[in-house]
Amino acid sequence: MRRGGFLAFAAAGMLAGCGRLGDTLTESPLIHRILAAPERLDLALLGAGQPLAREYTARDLSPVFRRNGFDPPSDERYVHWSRSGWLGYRLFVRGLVERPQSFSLYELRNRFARRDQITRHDCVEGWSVIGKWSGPRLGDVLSVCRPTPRAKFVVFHCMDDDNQGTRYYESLDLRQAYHPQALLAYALNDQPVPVENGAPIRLKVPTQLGYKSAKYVQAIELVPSLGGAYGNGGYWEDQGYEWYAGV
Ligand SMILES: Nc1nc2c(c(=O)[nH]1)N[C@H]1C(S)=C(S)[C@@H](COP(=O)(O)O)O[C@H]1N2
Ligand SMILES: [Mo]
Repeated sequence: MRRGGFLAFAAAGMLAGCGRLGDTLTESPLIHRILAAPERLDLALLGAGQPLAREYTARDLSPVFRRNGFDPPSDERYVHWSRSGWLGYRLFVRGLVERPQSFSLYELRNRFARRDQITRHDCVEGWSVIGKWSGPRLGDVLSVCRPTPRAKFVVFHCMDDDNQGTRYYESLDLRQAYHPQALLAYALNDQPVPVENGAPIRLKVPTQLGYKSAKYVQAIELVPSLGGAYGNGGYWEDQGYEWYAGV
C-alpha cells in the first residue's frame, strides 16, 4: 500500500468509533504526531519489527573504544569547530524531503528524544569493541524533514577523505534508516564523541558492519536510487565491499 493510503487507513481506524474516547485521543501525542506528520507513521512502522542488535550492560564496555579509518578532517573549518564546542557546525538534511533543513548540535540534543544503547561494533578487519552511544534516532531526525514518497535511500556525506581527495560516504535504505537502533550519535560512553571517533555527529548502526557507521557526518541526502551519480552507496562499496553488511 502506498504511504498516503496506509496513513489514511491507520488514521481513520484510530479516529473512527472512538466515541467518548475522542476527546482523550485528540489529546494524545500519537494523534498529534499522526495529524502533524501525515507521511510518518508508515516509516516508523517500517523500522519496527526488524531484528535488534544485542544490547549490553555498562560492565561489558570495552576499556578503550578503538578508532579506525581515515584521519579526522583537517580542514580549517573542522579544526575551528572542534576547538569552539562545535559552534557553527550544522547537520544538513536535503534531497527528497519536503522540508530540507539543518540542525545545530544544540538542536539535535534538545529537539529529539535521546536514545542510549550499549552495543558491539564489528569491524570487517575482525575486531569488535563495545561502547555506549547516545543521540537521536536517525528516523526521528528524518521524519521532521519529511521524506517524499520517491525517497528510497539515505546517503551520508562525511567531512573526511582518503588523503587523495575522495570523501568518505555511506548509505542505507529507508528501512535500515528507520531501524530503532540507528542513531545519530553525539556521545560515546557519556562523553561528546571524540574527534577520532567521528565528532561531532556520527551514524551508529549496530546491526551492520562498522564501515556502515559513517563518522564526521556533514549532510544527509535522500535519493531515489543508488548507482550512477550516487556511486555504489559508500566509499568502501566503491572498492568492492558489500553494500548490505549485516552482522
Ligand atoms: N567518515 C568515516 N566514517 C567511517 C570510517 C572512515 O574512515 N571515515 N571508517 C569506518 C570503519 S571501517 C570503522 S570500523 C568505523 C570505526 O569507527 P571508530 O573509529 O569509532 O572505531 O568507522 C567507519 N566509519
Ligand atoms: Mo571497519
